[in-house]
Amino acid sequence: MTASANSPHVLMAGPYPEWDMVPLQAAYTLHRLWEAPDRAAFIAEHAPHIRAIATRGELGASAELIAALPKLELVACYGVGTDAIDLAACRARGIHVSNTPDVLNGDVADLAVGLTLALQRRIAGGDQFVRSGAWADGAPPLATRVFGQRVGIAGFGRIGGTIARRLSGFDVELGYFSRTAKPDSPHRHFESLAAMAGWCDVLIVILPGGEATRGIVDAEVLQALGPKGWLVNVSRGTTVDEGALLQALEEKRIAGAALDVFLNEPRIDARFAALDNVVLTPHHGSGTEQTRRAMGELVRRNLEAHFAGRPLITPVP
Ligand code: 8YV
Repeated sequence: MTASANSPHVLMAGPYPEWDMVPLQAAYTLHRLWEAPDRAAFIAEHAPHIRAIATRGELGASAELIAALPKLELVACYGVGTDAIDLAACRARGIHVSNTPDVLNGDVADLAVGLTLALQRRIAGGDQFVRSGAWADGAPPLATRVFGQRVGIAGFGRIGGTIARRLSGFDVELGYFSRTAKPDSPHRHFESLAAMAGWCDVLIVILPGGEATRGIVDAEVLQALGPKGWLVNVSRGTTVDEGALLQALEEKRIAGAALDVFLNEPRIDARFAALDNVVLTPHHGSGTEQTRRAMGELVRRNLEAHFAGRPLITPVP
């Protein structure tokens, strides 16, 4: 089914799963930016009609794209992180923004815990050891015990809180870094990320991306984490000074890192693949079918509410 001639025009920055594309196609006149051989010409051609952008967390909507769309009313984001959307440009023109909070908290937290276990218990390395036949020639290297450690969570919003709840079952001591202490949290609060990195064995980063946190995990934080310290990043590649991290990993100045996010995704720095003290996943914190279905549904409900003149379901302030 395709949309009627007077259905609202929506620019899609990248594809969604088929189960979202079908209903979107039925309700809107879609313009698929990723399929356009000449993006600028494509935008110029359709700009007079486009009233909404449907984007994804990592694709966002730049100031340049927003400026090119004079009729834009809404940027609907498939993802909770809006750091790649120029929110100031939206605000200046009264353009609404929606995202998909909460529905992905459990999945991102599960991946953070899974990555911690995979990294310290060498699960990916163990899999490789068995597959390659190396087991027949001797014992695998010993791993690091997970329980009994100190885990510091950088960013203690809804996902950070969920990670803490998950980890409470692992007999670890928990601390967190955030601007303000959470009075209802029993865990130790740190105002300084470097101080928490010096205290913990595992540093899990779930801070929002954007300018305020760019490179916040810097050489000083990595040094404080030290040669027995582990880094897990399920936030944005931008929160880590990647050059400093690669150097620290190559020189074994930290024990290892499990990373779901990078700069320049999906074409990440080739130096990561050469390391034996990392676990790497392809920005998949929310990547379960159940959560992706819930995210798509939320994007569609926001678009529907907007075009029906109702308040957004999950507006970004
Ligand atoms: C998605 C995300 O990977 O929620 C976010 O901020 O980065 C992720 O959930 C992404 O938006 C899917 O394309």
